[in-house]
Amino acid sequence: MLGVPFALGADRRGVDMGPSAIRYGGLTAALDTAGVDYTDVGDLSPPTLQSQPVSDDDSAKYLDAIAEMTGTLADRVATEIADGSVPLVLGGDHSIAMGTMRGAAQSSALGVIWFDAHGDYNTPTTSPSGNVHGMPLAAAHGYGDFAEMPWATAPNVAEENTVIVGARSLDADERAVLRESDISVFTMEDIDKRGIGPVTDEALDIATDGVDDIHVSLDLDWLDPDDAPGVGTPVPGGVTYREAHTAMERVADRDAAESVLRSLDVVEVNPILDQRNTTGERAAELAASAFGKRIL
Ligand code: 4U7
Ligand code: MN
Ligand code: MN
Ligand code: MN
Repeated sequence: MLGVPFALGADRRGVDMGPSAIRYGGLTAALDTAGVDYTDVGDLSPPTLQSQPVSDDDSAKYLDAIAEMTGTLADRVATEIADGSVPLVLGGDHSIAMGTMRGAAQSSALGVIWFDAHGDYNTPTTSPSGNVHGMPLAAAHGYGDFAEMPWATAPNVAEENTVIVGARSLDADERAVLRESDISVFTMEDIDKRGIGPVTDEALDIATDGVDDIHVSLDLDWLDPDDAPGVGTPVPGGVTYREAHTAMERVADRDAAESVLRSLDVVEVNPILDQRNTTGERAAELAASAFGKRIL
């Protein structure tokens, strides 16, 4: 367990308190119940909004600081994996996944499952906001501008093994790129039609096809804002807390059978926007479910 109290990718205060909120939400107790052998190695100390001049790059804000964070996190994640651990990385905004994926993909090919309301497939050229937390999946693949930014990429992550689950807010350029790519996208419509269990199982099939392991990225805005209000970019019409549990349980089931989980990040919890840490508590429970927590 490693916290990354980072907000520069969202350009909004509060999400840097996510690691505290998720821990306070009962993460260690939930992992104890799951019977997980874990160590909390504390938080990284990445650059903060208050330590930075306001970014003058409107197309990709705070990119230098994000590069610094990504490098530090990638090295740490790679080291922990080499030592036999499965890093559980607590965000922080979703730009931290650039570091987690880069580190996790260092040893060998990696699949990715991205549970998110958004595609996070913008680039500095296409982004409507300039916020880098809307770009990490494009960065990992070295897509567009990111082809010139090797520090941002996760070599060994193929489009064919990348799956987005639960998308319901894609920007026009993102949508066009994803339609042309070999990335699999399951929208909320797919979940409504087929159910979250079968969709997650197929996502696991695709992500693990021909590779050893996967990275799972859980953006709390994947959940409906009624269930997870403490996020910076809420989108109505998301999965319920219960559906999110099912998905994490399927991940744990597959991992129990085939040892596929190389790393997990849980991101975008913003306690300033939350209702009495509901979202922090949801995040803690969902992380424990991914690591095998069961009721009986
Ligand atoms: B998150 C957005 F325009 N697409 O790029 C953008 F809608 O990590 C939102 O999924 C990105 O929370 C959301 O700014 C990033 C916007
Ligand atoms: Mn996201
Ligand atoms: Mn999102
Ligand atoms: Mn394995």
